Amino acid sequence: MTGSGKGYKPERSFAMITALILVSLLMVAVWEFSYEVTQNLRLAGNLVKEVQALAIARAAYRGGLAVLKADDDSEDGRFDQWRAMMPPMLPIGKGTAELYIDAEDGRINLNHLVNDFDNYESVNSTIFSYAQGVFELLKYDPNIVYGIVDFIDRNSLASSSGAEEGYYLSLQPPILIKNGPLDSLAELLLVKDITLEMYYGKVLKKEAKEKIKEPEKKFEIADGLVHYFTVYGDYAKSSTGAAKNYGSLNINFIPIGMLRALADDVTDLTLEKIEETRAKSNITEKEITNKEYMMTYYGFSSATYDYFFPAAEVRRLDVKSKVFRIVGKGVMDTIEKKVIAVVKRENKKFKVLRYTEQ
Ligand SMILES: [Ca+2]
Ligand SMILES: [Ca+2]
Repeated sequence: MTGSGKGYKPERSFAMITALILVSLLMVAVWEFSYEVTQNLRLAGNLVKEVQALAIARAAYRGGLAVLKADDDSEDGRFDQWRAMMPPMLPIGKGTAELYIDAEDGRINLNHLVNDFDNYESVNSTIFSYAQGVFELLKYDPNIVYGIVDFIDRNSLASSSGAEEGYYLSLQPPILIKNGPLDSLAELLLVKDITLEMYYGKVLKKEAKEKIKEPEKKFEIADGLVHYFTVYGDYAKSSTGAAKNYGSLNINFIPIGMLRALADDVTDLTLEKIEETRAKSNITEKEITNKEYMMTYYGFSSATYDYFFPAAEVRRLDVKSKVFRIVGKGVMDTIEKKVIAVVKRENKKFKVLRYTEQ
């Protein structure tokens, strides 16, 4: 307790302590690796620096895992320590470590367009309508989503707007159709009718940019599929198979305009309120489980609330994240090495979904 009491915020000092713990965790991890490298290697010139930069990058990645492990996994948002303190940069000897962590489940997992790849394949209607909603939002032809389904489903039956092996083999040069889950989102660039412009959105012409502004112009919509989709992410958890038809997205991380692509009657008020809240705090479990509050404060209609939160254990929107992208960077002079990993966190344990060093 402080004498005056004024300005004393327990949650603030708690946050500072957490930050200190996390930075220490990262430093220990980095030191471990730096020590290992200097002990085990006697190499010359840039090779030493490359090895050291990579060791620092790996250590930063391990530090990232430690940061996520220390995090309260019952709720995740922009004000979590792993996110709010990004990117911490630490000088390590003559080098620098950097760490970035992002939640992957603010985006729609396109691999969930198809249920049960290896048994009875069916199209996931929720994810299909989300994907079409995003294409419509960006003023792209929503029928292209049929092409994505054909590209990833294992069968060779082309849907009306899609295409299968024959089409891809007839291209110059021919493309080998995936007929399976995407390993990288960039594989979308191989799908029929998807262009670089649609994917990255950066090089759109001015008139096209004008088109994709909302009529009210209140909510800027980032162009480019890359901002809305991922190939990682989880289904909503449930003991029933039906849960597979619900994609689970973290409301604290979804691009705000995308909410309108997920359901029909999401109003401006809802988007405004969510944006306003997310600018100053995380949206909490307590909030999303209170239907009355979600309706009066965030302006959800009863039907829309029920759509997004159909049952306690099956949710289309959630305040938890399970899948994270960790980028650990090590810099030694002019040499830079990166570890890029996507991990799934469950019960404080991690499953590595993708790991690359570059
Ligand atoms: Ca958290
Ligand atoms: Ca196919």
